[in-house]
Amino acid sequence: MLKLYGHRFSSYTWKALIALYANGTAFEFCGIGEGNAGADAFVAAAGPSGQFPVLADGDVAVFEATSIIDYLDLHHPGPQRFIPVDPAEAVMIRMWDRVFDLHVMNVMQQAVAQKIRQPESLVESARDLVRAPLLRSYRWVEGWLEQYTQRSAITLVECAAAPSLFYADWVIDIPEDCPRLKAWRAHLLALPAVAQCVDDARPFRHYFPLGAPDRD
Ligand SMILES: N[C@@H](CCC(=O)N[C@@H](CS)C(=O)NCC(=O)O)C(=O)O
Repeated sequence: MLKLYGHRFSSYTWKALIALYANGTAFEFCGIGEGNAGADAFVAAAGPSGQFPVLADGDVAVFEATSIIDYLDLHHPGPQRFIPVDPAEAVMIRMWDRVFDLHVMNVMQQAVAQKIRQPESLVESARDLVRAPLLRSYRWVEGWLEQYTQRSAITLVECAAAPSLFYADWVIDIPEDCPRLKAWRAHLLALPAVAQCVDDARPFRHYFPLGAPDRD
């Protein structure tokens, strides 16, 4: 049985969970930071950052959410193919996955990290730190969505985009001049695999250092 180590509120854990849920892949969820010292130690030792998620398949430990999805596509395939077979298409899907990790998710996480580092600081100053780069990313994605046509499927891109846009919009609202992006975020959150992540994370919303808005 596959095991996924992570946390229900963690954006990168969602990324891997969405792929597992989308294909109905059987797995056991092992929560981190919930008093399971074995799980915490396993994650701490699995990769150089000690971060989660980590997928365990027998003796094989796979870290980095993108690599987990790559691994699932290869070793535990299901009806949804996350990375296209066509190598040229696969290059583009992997590039867009990088956009959501590096230019949305990780930027959003800088605001969260700032508030954790300095709990006394104003939420607004954490937002100020990431406002310009997030708005720049939003506007790029808004233009890209005009030509992105995979919308009925769940690929690596949807797995990356759903959690990153979910949380980024909590930090800096997607502006009115990005209507396609607003609609795509709503579409992603309505996908059953994503909706399950959103619902499973509800009990942990009070963890969000900038304060979770009363929506979604
Ligand atoms: N590049 C990693 C990032 C993973 C990551 O940032 N995980 C966060 C949770 S969303 C984490 O482990 N935070 C705890 C820590 O950094 O100790 C991936 O794609 O899996």
